[in-house]
Amino acid sequence: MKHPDAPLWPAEFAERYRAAGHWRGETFGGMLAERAARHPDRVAVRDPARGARWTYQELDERAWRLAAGFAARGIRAGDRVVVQLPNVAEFFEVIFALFRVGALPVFALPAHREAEIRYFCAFTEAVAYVIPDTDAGFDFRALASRVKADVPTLRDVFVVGDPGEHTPLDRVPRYPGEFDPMTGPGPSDLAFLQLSGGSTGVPKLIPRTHDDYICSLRGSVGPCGLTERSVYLVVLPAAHNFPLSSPGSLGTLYAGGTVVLCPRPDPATAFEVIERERVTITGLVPPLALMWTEAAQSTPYDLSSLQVFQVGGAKFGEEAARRVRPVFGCTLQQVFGMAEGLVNYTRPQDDEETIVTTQGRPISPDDEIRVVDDAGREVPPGEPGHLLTRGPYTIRGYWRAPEHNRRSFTEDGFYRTGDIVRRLPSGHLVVEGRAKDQINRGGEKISPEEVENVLLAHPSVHDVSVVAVPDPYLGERACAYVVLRSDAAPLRPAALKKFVRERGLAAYKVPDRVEFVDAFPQTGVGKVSRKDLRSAARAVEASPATEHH
Ligand code: OOB
Repeated sequence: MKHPDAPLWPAEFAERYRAAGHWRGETFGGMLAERAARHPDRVAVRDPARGARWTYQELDERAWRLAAGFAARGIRAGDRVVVQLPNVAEFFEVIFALFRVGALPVFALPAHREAEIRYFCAFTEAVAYVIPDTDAGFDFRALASRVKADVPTLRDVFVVGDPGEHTPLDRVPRYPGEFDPMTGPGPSDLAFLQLSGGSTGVPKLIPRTHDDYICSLRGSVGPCGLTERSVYLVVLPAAHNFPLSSPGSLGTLYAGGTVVLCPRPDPATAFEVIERERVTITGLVPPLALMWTEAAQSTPYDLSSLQVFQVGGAKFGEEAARRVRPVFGCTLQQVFGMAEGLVNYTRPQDDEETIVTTQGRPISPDDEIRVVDDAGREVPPGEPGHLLTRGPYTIRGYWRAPEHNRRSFTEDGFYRTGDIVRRLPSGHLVVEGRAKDQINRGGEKISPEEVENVLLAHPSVHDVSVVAVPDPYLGERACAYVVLRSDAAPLRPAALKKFVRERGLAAYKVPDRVEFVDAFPQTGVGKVSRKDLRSAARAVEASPATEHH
């Protein structure tokens, strides 16, 4: 398939995926309409913090009406709309309305700040930006005003809550009569742009189609044990690929279940919601899973409704994994996925050893897995190697990034995940490490280069290298090694951290530690040796005399 902005699947693959029933010609708009017709009165979305309880029929109607409103505001098929909402019911109204128009949501996270938002809006030439008024003490309206002043394509800012100088979402006129549902997108059209964690400069945009994403939802139903009675709690930010689709909110709606939104991920907040809403399944990153496991041992709340406790986004330690079943009385499900596509699940039927020691196996029989050495040759079974993958819901290229695509995909269309894995005879994968220059801070991905570029803009900084250091709680944290200019006055680490924040980068990208050095260790060819820096960072970490800032 040809698309001007992104390489999609070659025709012979598209035909194969259709023939095999992976792609069934569904769209998100059609899926919601079908479910609403089948079970109008069942609860689709529940937002207890804000008192919303929408049935399938209500969500469907809201999405139709808002689609008409967006269309009346001039939003057209193919237009990009940056959506940055926390876990609120309106998230679903907005994205299904955009799906119906055929406009592409660009899924920003609530943690993103001006640097990221400015980039998303400018790079995608977004026509609109959807925000909350405030979230976790941050006012998004002022940020939106500044970005709107600088990005000429950005015509509209829609606000959930008090709009300030912008347009309140609930005042977008709804003219159902003016919207022709027949003009909606087709199943092989792009549905949205998801974000990559990135290991180079700026986050890459991941183009997903209706057909391919719905394939991943359908494939999640079985492994996650979803039925119409499932109640999925969205704890992680709703727009992230894990809580969106593995099975996440969209997989739950696909199965006809109920999506419950958790406003904050702390155990006290979440446990109360689990008890009250009889939550059956939720997905967490490892640091949260550790925190919940601690808290669950002395909680007054009844968590017995939980059937599947998912952990993914970063490696979940085996010892922690072993505690899940005894503490929560339900199965752990390890989830090893990526916004680019491939998702692996342990299955509830797997034996406990497999569940606690592997990161699962792929969803689809047509997920092709190759584990190769540095030269691209397959390694013997069970040996670690680079994971390459291709399949019915794994992208063939990033959006408007031809250069990058040549590096990230093989000539025959396999995505180079950057992960080092072992494949067991059962097909289960064990994640052993990572070859990409990315920091996985408790599931939040940081591109060292993006942070380095910001630090290099500081007038006292001569050179900088950001590397991962191990952390017992987060798995990894970021440490910035900095060489100051010879004429620069001494700097405090805190000053550099503040500099990164003030440049408008998301807080999770601010280096946890800053170390000043005279020079970087080098590799044989004179490149900065990140490997040597990482071991230096480990040594510093281990020595009790070091002062951390
Ligand atoms: C999920 O998606 P992304 O796009 O934020 O990050 C993908 C990367 C993977 O390439 C891998 O490096 C790491 O995150 N990762 C894991 C993991 N799950 C993800 N590493 C070790 N063990 C795991 N269980 O993180 C994501 C998307 C959909 C479902 C689940 C996670």
